[in-house]
Amino acid sequence: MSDRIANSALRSKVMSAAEAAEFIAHGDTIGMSGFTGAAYPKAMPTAIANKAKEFHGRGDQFQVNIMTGASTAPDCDGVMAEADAIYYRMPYQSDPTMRSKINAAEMRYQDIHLSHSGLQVEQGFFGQMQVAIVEVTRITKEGRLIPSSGVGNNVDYLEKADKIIIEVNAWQSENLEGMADIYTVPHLPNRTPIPINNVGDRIGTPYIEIDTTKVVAVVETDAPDRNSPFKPIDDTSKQIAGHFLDFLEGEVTAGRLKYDQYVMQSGVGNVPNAVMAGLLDSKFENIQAYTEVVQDGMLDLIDAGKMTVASATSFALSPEYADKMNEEATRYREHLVLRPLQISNSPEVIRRMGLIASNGMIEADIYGNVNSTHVAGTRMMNGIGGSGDFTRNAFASTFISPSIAKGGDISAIVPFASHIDHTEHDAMVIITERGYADLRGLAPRDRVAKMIKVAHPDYQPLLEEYVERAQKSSKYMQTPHDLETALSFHINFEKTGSMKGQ
Ligand code: 0RQ
Repeated sequence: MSDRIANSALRSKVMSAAEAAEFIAHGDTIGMSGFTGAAYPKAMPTAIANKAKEFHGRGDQFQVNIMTGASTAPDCDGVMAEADAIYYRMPYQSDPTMRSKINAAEMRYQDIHLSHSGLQVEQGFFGQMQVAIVEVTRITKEGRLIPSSGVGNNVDYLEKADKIIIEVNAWQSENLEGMADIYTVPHLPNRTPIPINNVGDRIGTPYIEIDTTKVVAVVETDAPDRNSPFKPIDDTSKQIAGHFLDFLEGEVTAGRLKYDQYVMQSGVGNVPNAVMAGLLDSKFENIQAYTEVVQDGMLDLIDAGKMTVASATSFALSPEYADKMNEEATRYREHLVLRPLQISNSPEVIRRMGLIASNGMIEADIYGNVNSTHVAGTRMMNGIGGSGDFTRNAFASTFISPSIAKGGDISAIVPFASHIDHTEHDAMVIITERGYADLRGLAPRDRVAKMIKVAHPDYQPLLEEYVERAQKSSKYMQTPHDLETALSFHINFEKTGSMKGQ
């Protein structure tokens, strides 16, 4: 292991996680590595949780503010939330324990666009950052950090924090070295264009340069990234994926896309994996991804020679594919670039790439407003993640979802979205297992029939009734609503357990 810490000054800082936790005080703001279950610190979160429990046990206060790249894992967000160690958290999370604490007002959560998160820390919106805790695969002789399976906001946090704690994880392949491309956007007012013209362009260094005098501790670990297997691809996901591929074919027919020009952005989950499985047998070649995370399906596309290059900020791989990556990182790094979040999610570069965005949703309304984050307008699910960064700036923005949830008690197509993350101005195509609603070029009233077509048949009559009522009761016809019953589906669900109201 000591081979992985080639800098002698930093080697002298090796200690246990419990010892390193002594550098963390109540009220500290901590910037942590970690993105969709990859590259999060494996030992320090438990040490922080233990410290919190010890303090709480003797009646003392101990809570910290935690900022990451995105979601982490039960042994990071989970343990700290369970120990009530967190006062405030941003930007994206998906841990069940943390979600319960957020919804019970037992911690504060701010759901920020990922492209804004590091930027706002850099610009001082959150005050000083006391500690950065970052996992790496190796420290070079010069004290430079070689990122592990993700970059996220690490560069911003390492620069901003007063103290740095580094975790060196021997589980991560040393052959990841060369995959990261670290480039820092100049601070305002000296912004210059980010010089990425092609998905795979490398514009920075494969390491993160830090002020080594800020390092107070180095902790050695040997633990895997989040170890949760993916759900198998089900029939509904296959149908949605089929409609997404039909949409792509339609773009080719319309002359807006060529078979060798598809640049994808893809959220994580069952449907995106089904889409990628479908692409394996499609006419699309030279597929590229300018996206946030590298997923199993992308490795399959690379192996099949269908995908040439993917740019992301981290991995989001199943345990099986994470092992495959560790064994074959040398081969994969020819096709993968891991960038800081401010670059992977940069609106400027996304717009330049002309990519097609595809993200999950909780619900969409009859005019095309999309809710990605709040069940029934109030219960926080995960957060907006990078979906806003990509949706607003893509060439075409799609949302994918089964038309119903919870055995049919919930419709994903509703009269009025109970919370709006992506407005009708941004969302362009809504896809369910029933088909796709292409809303481009249509006034709001003309979108309604397309949206009802992709709703589940059980809900189509209820939606039609609502539209009739809205058109009768509304004084203004650009976006007619009957305000008294606009949220009737959600109210029905609250009262009866089904949006159908029986
Ligand atoms: O619940 O887990 O209890 O079964 O939500 O739903 O259908 O499996 O879909 O995993 O793609 O999640 C919006 C949450 C969808 C996700 C969301 C319930 C459903 C199920 C999961 P169970 P599915 P997904 C940028 C992309 C925001 C961030 C983003 C998300 C669970 O896609 O977090 O886009 N998006 N990032 O039953 C109540 C509804 C529901 C509902 C679904 N209307 N009401 N529950 N569910 N619809 C790139 C990256 O960040 C990587």
